[in-house]
Amino acid sequence: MTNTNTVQLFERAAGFADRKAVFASEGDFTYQQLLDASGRVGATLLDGAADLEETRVAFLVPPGFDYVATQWGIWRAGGIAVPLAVSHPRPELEYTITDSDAAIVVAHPQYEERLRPVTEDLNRKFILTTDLLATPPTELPTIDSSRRAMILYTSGTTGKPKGVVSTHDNIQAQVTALISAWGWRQDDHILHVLPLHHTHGIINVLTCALWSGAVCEMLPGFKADDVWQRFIDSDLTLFMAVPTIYNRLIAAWEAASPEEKEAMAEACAKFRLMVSGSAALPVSVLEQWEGISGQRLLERYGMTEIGMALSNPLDGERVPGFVGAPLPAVDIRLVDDQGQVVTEDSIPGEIQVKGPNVFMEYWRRPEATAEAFQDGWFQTGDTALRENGIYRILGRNSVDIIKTGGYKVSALEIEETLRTHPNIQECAVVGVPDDKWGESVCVAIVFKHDRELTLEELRDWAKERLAPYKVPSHMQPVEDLPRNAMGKVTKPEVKKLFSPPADS
Ligand code: MCA
Ligand code: AMP
Repeated sequence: MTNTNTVQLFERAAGFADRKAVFASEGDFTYQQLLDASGRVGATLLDGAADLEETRVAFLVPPGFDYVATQWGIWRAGGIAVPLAVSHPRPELEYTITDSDAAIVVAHPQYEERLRPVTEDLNRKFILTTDLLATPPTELPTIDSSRRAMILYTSGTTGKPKGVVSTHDNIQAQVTALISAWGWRQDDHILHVLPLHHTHGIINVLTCALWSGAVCEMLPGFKADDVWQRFIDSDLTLFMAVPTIYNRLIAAWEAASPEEKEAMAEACAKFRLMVSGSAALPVSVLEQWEGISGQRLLERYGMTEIGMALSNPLDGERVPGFVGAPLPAVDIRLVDDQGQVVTEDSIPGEIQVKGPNVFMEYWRRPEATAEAFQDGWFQTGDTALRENGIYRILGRNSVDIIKTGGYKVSALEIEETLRTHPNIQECAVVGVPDDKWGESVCVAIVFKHDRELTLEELRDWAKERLAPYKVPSHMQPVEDLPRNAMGKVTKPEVKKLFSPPADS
C-alpha cells in the first residue's frame, strides 16, 4: 500500500480556494468555505481533544454542503466517517450505529426527530449539524493517510451487512485511478443524484470532483424530470448513474413533447462523459440512451471493497456488454472453480483484485476479512471472462446476492427479518430479472395456518424494518418451499415461481 502520509484531499482544496466546489439547494460554496466549515465541524467534534483517534462518527445529512462539511470535518479531526442512509428506517440506522460502535451521531435538523431518540436509547453523543458549524475553528491534527477513514455497510452472503473499512490511502488510490482514467479536470461540473452511503456516490462522483477542483452540483435525490431540467439549464460536463436511473431518464424522454425532446438532446451534447455502473447495463439501454443523447455510456465495474476495478476507455472503443480493462494500479486475475488462474481468453473465472484500492478490513470481523482473500487477492464473488484484454461480467457466485436499482441486498438478511413476522412460517427470497430494477426482490412464503397477508400488508410491515430497496416487490404464497433431497431450499425452483412475476 502506498503511504503518502498526509491526506491530500484537503491540501489540494487549499489550492482551489476561490473556486466553486458545491452547488446545492442551500446555495453555492467555494473550496475555502468548505475548508472553513469542515474546520468548524472538526473543532466541535474534537471538543478540546487533540485527535479523534479513529472514533466512529455516524452522520445522517441530506445531499448538499452540510454533508460534505460533516464528512470532511470528521476526517480532519481524525475520526472515521460512517454515513447513514436517509432512506433507512430505525432498525437499519440502529444496526449501523451499533455495529460501527459510533460514539458520536450527527444529524441534520430535518432528521432530528428520527435520530435523536435512537441515539439517546443507544446512549451516544448527539450533535446537530447547525451546532457543529457554530464552533470557531481550532488547530486540527495531522492525519496519516494510512489511518482508517470510512466505514460503508455492504450486504453479503451471511446475514447482516458488514462494515467495509477504507483508509485514506485506499480512498486516494480509488480516486486517483478514476481521475487519470476518465480525465477529470478543474473545469468539470458533475450532477450528483446518487445516495451518499455508497461508493458510487461518495467516491466516483463527490470525492473525484472535489479532488479535481471541479464543481459538484448536488440534488436532494433522483427525480427524472429534475435531472433533465438540470441537464438543460446547467453547464454540466459529467454524469454518473446506475442503469435504473438511465431507464427512468429514457422513460421521461419518451413522455416528453417533440420540442422538449429537442432541448433534451441538445443538452446532452455538451457532456464530455456519461458513466454507468453498480449493476449490469443492458445493451438495449446503452443503445436507447445513445439514440436519445448521442452519448455512448462508459460502463465500468466496481465493488464497495475495492472501489472501481475495470473500466471501458475514455478514448477508444467502448464495447457494449463489456466493462473494459483494469484501471491504473489495479491488478486483476480470473480464477476458475478448481482454484487455477485463468490465462486463456473466453474461459470464465472469479474476478480477484489486488492493489492499493483494496479495503483494509471488515469492521471487527477478522474471520470474514481473512476468508475474503486468497493469497492476498480479494475474491469478489463475481464471474467474468476476458476477450482481447477486456472483461465481460457473467454473474455472481451466490444466488443469495441480489442487485436491485444498483443496490446490493442479501436474500438471507431479508428472510431473517421476514421470518420475525408472526404470520410467516417460512420464506425464501430470490432476485428475479426485472426491466425497471435490474432484479426485483421476490419472496415465496409459507404462512402459518389461516394467517395470510396481502403483498401490501407485507410491504407496509417490512418498510418499518428494512431499507425500501430490500422490501419485496412480489410475493407468492406456497404450501411448501421447494427443497432438494438434503432438505435445502432450491432457490432456482423458487425463482421459477416468479416468471412472470406473480403479485398476490
Ligand atoms: C425503491 N423502491 C423499490 C426499489 N427501490 N421497489 C423495488 N425495487 C427497488 N430496488 C420503491 C420504494 O419502496 C417506494 O415504494 C418507491 O420505490 C419509491 O422509493 P424511492 O426510495 O423514492 O425510490 P427511487 O428514488 O425511485 O429509487 C430509485 C433509484 C435508487 C434512484 C434508482 O434506487 C438509487 O438511487 N439507486 C442507486 C443505488 C446506488 O448508488 N448504488 C451504488 C452502490 P412505495 O411507493 O411503495 O413506498 S455502490 C456499488 O454498487 C459499487 C461500488 C459500484 O460498482 O458502484
Ligand atoms: P456493492 O457491493 O454494492 O459495492 O456492489 C458491487 C457489485 O455490483 C459487484 O460485486 C457486482 O456484482 C455489481 N456490479 C458493479 N458494477 C457492475 C457492472 N458494470 N456490471 C455488472 N455488475 C456490476
